Amino acid sequence: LAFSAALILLAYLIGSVPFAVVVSKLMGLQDPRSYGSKNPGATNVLRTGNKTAAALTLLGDAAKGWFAVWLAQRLAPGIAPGPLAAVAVAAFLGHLYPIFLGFKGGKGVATALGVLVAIQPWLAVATAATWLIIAVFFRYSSLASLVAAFFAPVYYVFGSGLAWYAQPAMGIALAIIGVLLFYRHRANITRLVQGTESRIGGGKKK
Ligand code: NKO
Repeated sequence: LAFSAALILLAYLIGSVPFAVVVSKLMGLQDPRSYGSKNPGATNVLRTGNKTAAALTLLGDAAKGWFAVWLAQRLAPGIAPGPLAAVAVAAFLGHLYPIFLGFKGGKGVATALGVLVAIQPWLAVATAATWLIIAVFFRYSSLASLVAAFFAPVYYVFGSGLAWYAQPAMGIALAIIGVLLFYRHRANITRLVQGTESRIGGGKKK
């Protein structure tokens, strides 16, 4: 039990590393918490126009989610579903409430994707494809994230041949992550409803 708690804490610390802020600093860009949506995430870093910085942010934030879950499985082979699900949620919470940024973090989309990669690669592919389709059609990153977050637990349940309840921990973890992701996007939801959300590809809403 103490070991599981240590792995959960480790996952939280790994999830806390804010790649949007780190990458921006390393590349001499403004702190993403000072412009646009003020969100330390890949979408907001893209608002600088620097696609490389945005891609590195996405990669780093996803990699840490993957790494936290992978490391727990590596350090505790045969880890039970419950503790592993807790590790997944902890990495996600690290990104949302990072100890390194005074607990003011991001929205968790990229980190959730990394967690999905570690859990079930096909689930990550299906969820990322969902994000991409919505993003291409509507050009709202936030809307794409919300739709993807809704469908990830659905895919998980159906992808397990509806037998997910035999091992419900990870399904519940994905639902918790999805709900938190919506909660963190509440300002985006307001802007989407009002028609004032900014679109991907810069520029103003037409
Ligand atoms: O600045 O408030 P903003 O407009 O930036 O940003 C809103 C945006 C914040 O998220 C990001 C990360 C962008 C990542 C893009 C690729 C994501 C692909 C897959 C999504 C998987 C989702 C989650 C599953 C949850 C269970 O939203």
